[in-house]
Amino acid sequence: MRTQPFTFELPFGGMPSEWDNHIQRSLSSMNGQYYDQAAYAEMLSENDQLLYEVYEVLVPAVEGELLHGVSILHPGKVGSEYFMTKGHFHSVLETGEVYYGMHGTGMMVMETPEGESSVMELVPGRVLYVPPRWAHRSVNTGATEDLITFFVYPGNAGHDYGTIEQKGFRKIVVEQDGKPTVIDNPRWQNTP
Ligand code: S6P
Ligand code: ZN
Repeated sequence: MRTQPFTFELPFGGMPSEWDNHIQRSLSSMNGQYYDQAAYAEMLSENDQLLYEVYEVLVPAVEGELLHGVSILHPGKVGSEYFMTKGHFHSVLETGEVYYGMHGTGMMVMETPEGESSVMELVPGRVLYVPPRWAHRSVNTGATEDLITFFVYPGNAGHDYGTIEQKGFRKIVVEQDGKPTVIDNPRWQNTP
């Protein structure tokens, strides 16, 4: 756990020079999230492939600290839906997050508990602000490149994955006519 000042290098398109925690999420951790369930099942039966990785430096998970790291989302699709992160609300809902696009192209799908929705593009050199209360999921819309982002959020934020696992996001990003397209999620569930 880091409690002293530190630096590390983060080259564009590359790996951080150091990290404390390497999280890897594969297809099996996305059960129920992709709208084309048949395509998901078929893909999973062939290979539980790695979808994304997160490199975190560990600072104390308390108010005042800033957790940060690098997310690397690999390219690909389940049916016509692009590879994406699980997505979450922060457990402390009133905490935001900053993302910085470093490599590749993608989108951030966001929504509030009250039903507001926003989808914004992530490109290298762009900062994207996720305000407090907004659930967020990144989507890699590139054909061959990783989507690499740097993120920073409050140490006490925590993660609520359950709400999205149950309901999904209201919007999803699919390939239509060869282009990334935002559509209503046919599987979105308006459960309380
Ligand atoms: C954490 C922050 C990112 C995500 C990462 C993976 O608050 O938003 O570090 O954890 O992009 O996404 P997920 O939804 O699997 O945590
Ligand atoms: Zn977050």
